[in-house]
Amino acid sequence: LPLTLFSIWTLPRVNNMDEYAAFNFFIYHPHKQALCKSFLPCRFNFRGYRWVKAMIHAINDINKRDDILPNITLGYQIYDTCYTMSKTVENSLAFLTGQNETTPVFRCSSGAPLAAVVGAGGSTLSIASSRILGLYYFPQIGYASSSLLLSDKYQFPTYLRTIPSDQVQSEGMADLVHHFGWKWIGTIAADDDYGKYGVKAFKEKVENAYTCIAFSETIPKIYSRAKILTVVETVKLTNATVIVVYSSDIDFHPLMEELIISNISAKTWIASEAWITSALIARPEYFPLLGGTIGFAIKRGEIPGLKEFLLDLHPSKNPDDDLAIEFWQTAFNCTWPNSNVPYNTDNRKNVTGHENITDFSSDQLCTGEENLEDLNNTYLDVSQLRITYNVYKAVFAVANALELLRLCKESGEAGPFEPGNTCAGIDDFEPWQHPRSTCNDNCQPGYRKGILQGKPSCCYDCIQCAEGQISSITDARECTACPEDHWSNEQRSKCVLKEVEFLAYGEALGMTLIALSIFGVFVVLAVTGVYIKHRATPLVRANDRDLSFLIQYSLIVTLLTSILFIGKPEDWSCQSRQVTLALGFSLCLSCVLGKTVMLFLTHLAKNSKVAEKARMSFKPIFQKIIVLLSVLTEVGICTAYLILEPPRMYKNTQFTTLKIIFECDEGSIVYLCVMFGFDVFLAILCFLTAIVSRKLPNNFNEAKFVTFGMLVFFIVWISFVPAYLSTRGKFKVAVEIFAILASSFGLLGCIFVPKCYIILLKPARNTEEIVGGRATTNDK
Ligand code: TCR
Repeated sequence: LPLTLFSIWTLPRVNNMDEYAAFNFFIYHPHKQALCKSFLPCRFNFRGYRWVKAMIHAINDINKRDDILPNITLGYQIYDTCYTMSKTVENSLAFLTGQNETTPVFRCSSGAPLAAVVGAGGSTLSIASSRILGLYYFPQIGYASSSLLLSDKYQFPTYLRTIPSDQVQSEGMADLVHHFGWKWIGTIAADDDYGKYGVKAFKEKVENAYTCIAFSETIPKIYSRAKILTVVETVKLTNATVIVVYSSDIDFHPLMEELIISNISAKTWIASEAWITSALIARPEYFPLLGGTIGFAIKRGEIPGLKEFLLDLHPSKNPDDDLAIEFWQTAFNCTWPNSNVPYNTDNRKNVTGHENITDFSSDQLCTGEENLEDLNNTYLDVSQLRITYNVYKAVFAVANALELLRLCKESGEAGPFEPGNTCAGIDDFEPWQHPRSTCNDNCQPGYRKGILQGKPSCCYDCIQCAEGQISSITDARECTACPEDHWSNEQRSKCVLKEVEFLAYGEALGMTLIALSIFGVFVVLAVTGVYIKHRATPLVRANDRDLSFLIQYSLIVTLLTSILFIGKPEDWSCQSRQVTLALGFSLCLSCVLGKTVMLFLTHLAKNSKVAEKARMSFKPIFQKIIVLLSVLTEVGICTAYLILEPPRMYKNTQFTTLKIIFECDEGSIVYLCVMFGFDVFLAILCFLTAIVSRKLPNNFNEAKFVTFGMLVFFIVWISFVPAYLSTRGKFKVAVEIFAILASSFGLLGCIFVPKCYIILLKPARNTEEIVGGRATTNDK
């Protein structure tokens, strides 16, 4: 076997655990070959790592030297204790098994699976066993270990108990002391986790401005007369008359003996539950000292059929039952024939040193005829079942847990698990799967594990994934971001397609707008029809019939453009919509301008001969040239816009994370402004030329109506700007369509409706005479 050097470092407890995270170094020397295993620490600790390095360095030095351990190579294994007790124990086991696995055989046993441990008795023992059992989440149910320490689920994750914690008892004792007004109290504690922590809790509760502790003594765990005598001395000398003793009867007994010898009396003892009901202490010879002792006892209970069961005991029933033989030998002071079980010696007497014990074995052989019922000892006393009853309850707790396992239904309607968790089988389960024991609940999908500072990795926080991120498994380490077009669902467990927003053809708003634009087109066509039918009449022929038709045509274009704004935006529709609109308006407005320029010149011609001349030389063809030039200019601007910085379809995810808004990115705002600015420029020219000549009596008030039309146009587009800027998503588009429709209808209504009215309803007014003047008869 290899020589093993084994050292565990313990370090002073300091607040900054980080600084002191300790490593265990296990050093051994398999010949020649050095085996290195390193489990890096939970949080990297540089100082600790330096210590590790120092160890490796020392080992290397030793391996190089010939004067120490020649021909032997030392190796090492490094385990990270994470500064926790559980890791240290686990690592020690791992080291001892020689594997990195520390799985004990209970997992692999082919027989009946181990279910739970009931015990141990005293707190210190339970703590020791629980440190190991807890590593494997093995359930443990204590019936007598009442130390406060065992309530710590972090240190003892699978320890449960049927006895209350001493916290309650210590509080009760303190209340008692306060109740009687005792001010000067002595305490004696057994030197174990029961005594020390019990007294500690008592002191914390009892001490105040009026109540003080006179002395605090401990009873040694391993018998030492000298130490006991110092306690006796303290009790003798103190003027405190009330003394609290937190100890088991077994530990207190030697002190008791010495106190009796010292003849101490006139003290009031406050007993902890472990000795107040003990037959070992409640003996007549102790009454002078202990008479009047007060203590707390736990609830007692009845166990049906226990007495009969206790009586049903005989060593001959099972020759292998060593405990039964030992019981019989001790109870009847005889030696059971043909057995290896030694005669029991009473160590308690031995340790006090008052009885000289050399050999206790009895010469007398047991006959087997001894009668249990004659026995007058605590074994058969079932009148005060307290701790006994706790044992009974502990077993039932395990059985009930197993029963729940048996009844477990996957749906979660029965059994110990949360809905959705799988059930463990009654004959195939992990020990932890039944009283349920994890440091915390698993993180559901939609959550991720979050580190809890200073806690082991089994304990973690569950943090909900951020919006747009998901986790689809339980106990996910991290959340993953959803792809671009996706977003997390409400539970953050799945990525779902984002809702898409645009003004669709199918929806009410879209359909209404389309209906309005088609209606507008029909109205325009009707006007065209009327114009064609009455094309020879003076009114239609006045001020260039072709321009009127062009205006009607351009209005159809602008009305229909609004349909390009509806539906899912694509690159082509984004590019065509603004350009068509701008071109439509430029055609419409330039035609109107062609007309108003003529009216304007006529207006001027009334007052000056020069203007009259200019008016005469302004041929109708010039009107069409104005139109052509304007439209060509607009085409030029549009082409530059489309080539240099055209609008594009754009998925807007910034405005809201839950939706993708499909919209058009207008590309160059400058070009857009220039393009529409040109339209506005034309509109202003129309307006100015029309308003000046609005009083012109002839021409069926054309100038007046154009003025109205332009006013409507301006009002619509001026109010459009703030409305457009303050809306988002599909409503932004709807606002623009409204403006297009309103301005188109405005022009239609102001320019053509009055004329149609005259053509259709007042044909009498549709005469040359009224038209009058050469200015309006340019078609002739
Ligand atoms: N808790 C003690 C042990 C103990 C005990 C007892 C032992 C208690 N009550 C009765 C024997 C008899 C209470 C401990 O160590 O936690």
